[in-house]
This record gives sequence, C-alpha cells and structure tokens, in this order.
Amino acid sequence: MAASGTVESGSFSLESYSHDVRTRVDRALAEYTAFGSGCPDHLREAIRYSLLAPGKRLRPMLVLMAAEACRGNRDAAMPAACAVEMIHTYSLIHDDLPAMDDDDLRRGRPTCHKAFGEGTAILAGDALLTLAFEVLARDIHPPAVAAECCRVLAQAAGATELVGGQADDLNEQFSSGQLETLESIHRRKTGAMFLVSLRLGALVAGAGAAERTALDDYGARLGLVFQITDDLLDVRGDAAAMGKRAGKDSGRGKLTFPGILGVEESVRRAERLVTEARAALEPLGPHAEALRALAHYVLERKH
Ligand code: GRG
Repeated sequence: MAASGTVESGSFSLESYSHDVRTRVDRALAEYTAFGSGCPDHLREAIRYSLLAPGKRLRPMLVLMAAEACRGNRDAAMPAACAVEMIHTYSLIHDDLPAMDDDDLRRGRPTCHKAFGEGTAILAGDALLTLAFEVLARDIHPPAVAAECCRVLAQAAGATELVGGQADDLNEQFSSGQLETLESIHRRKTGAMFLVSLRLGALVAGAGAAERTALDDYGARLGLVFQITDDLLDVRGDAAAMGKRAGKDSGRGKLTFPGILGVEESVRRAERLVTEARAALEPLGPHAEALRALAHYVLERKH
C-alpha cells in the first residue's frame, strides 16, 4: 500500500495495509467516543473498553477497501467504517450477555458485563448502536448519500438481518437443523454486516451498478467463509489465540458447519468460496487487490 492510498498489484502487503487502517480507525473511534460531560464516566469507560479493545477491524477494512476498489476516497469513507465497527461491537456486547450467549471472554479480556455489570453493558451497546447513525448522518457527505448509508445500515442491523439472525440462532441453538437453516442464520447474523460494509464503501465512492454487483457477489461468499472458519476455529482453536472461549459452540450442540459437513468438507467448501469470491472481483481490476488479499486472510486466519 503506497502512502498515496493506491494499491500496487504485486507488491501489496495486507499486513502493512491492515496495520495502517487499524491505526486510523482506532484513532477515529477514540475521537468519536470522547463524548461531552453529559455522558456518565462509567458508561463512557464501558463503551471505550469494548470498542477500543483489540478487534480485527475486518468490517471497517471492508468499507475502506470497497471505497478504494470503486476508486473512491478512503478518508471520506472513514465515518462509515467507524459506524459498522460500532454496530458490530454493540452486537458482541449484547451477544455476550447471560441472556444470550453468556460469555466471559471477548477480544482477550473480560466481557463488558463482567467488567462493568449487565445494566451498563446493555446501555453501552445501546449507545454504540445509536452513535453509529449519528456519525453517518453528520459526517458522510453529501446528505443524500448519508441518508442512503443510514437506510442500508439500519436494514442490515435490523429485525430481518442481524437481529433476526440472532433471534433464530437463539431458538435453534439446541436443535439439529439442516445446512440451509445454518446458512440462513449466518447470512443474516454475520454475512449482513460484511455485505453492508462493502455497500457503504461503494455508496461513499459513488460506485456504478457493475461495481456494486461485483462487491455483493464477493461479500456474500466472504461472509460464509468467515463463518465456516469461525466454526473450524471453535473446534480446533485455542482460547488464547482467539481471545474468546474455544469449543463453546460445538460443545453446546449448536449448529456448526463442521458439525453438519465434517471438518474436511467444511475446509473444502471454504476454499471453493474464496476462489469464487476472488473471481467475483474481476470487474474491479487491480484496485480490488486489497479485497482479494483479505479473502485469503479470512480463510487462513488463526483468530
Ligand atoms: C446481539 C443483535 C445481536 C447480534 C449478535 C455478532 C453476533 C450477533 C454474535 C456474535 C457471536 C459470534 C461469535 C458470531 C460469529 C461471527 C462473529 C461475528 C465473530 C466476531 O467477529 P470478529 O471475529 O470479531 O470479526 P473482532 O473482535 O475481531 O471484531
């Protein structure tokens, strides 16, 4: 990644690109959550504890990479990158609560409710969810694009997508459902946030129909690859590397890809999806180099 922000095919390093992006995203997230004196200290601390914890920042990266792939300006897309990370973090905080997945470790540290109490954790999630839309409405330009960003993100985070997928997951967790059920849950619970990240980047960049279709085709596959590798890591990963409890999904009889397909077939399926995802980026040419590299990383990731 050259300093100017242009992707140079052949010499591209995802490691330095992602380090650079993470630094910028973390700085922007810290600024967005400084808050005025109206925000109680305890709440501010809980929000920043979870949001600024060492996450992979995959979704912000997708926003920025999509904007670049559509020849847009990375800085103009930064508020959208922060907004998706806020929604993602809210969903993790709420997912970790005793009434949901009941976890005590996240991003390598005690979960928000363990550190701050359940009430504050719920409110920290609520505050992040609403802050995401404030940031989009105020900092994405022009206003018509900001409004469209709010609409697509609200839809992806709402009752038919993220929240709906989570609701089905809660109900399905002890039954032995089929592959279609599993894919449907993950398309909404995990995939929707991947897809909307790419769509936000495309929107800010003013992408055309062919570029948007290419990103959608890529994103749908990447979301599934991410989930399959998440399930595989759950089966064979170690908690220290992952920063969360390993073996919890398989151990609780939850639907997982290796549980239904077996480990080897899950790996083959993930590899096939990555090949398809990378092929879907063809129309975007060398500007999509970062997205191509990210697909490979998602397949090979260790946490
Ligand atoms: C509570 C509305 C609501 C939704 C929760 C995101 C989610 C839905 C549940 C999280 C449970 C889970 C482990 C899902 C598997 C995929 C996933 C979203 C993993 C966490 O994402 P990473 O690995 O996390 O990108 P980091 O910490 O790196 O950002």
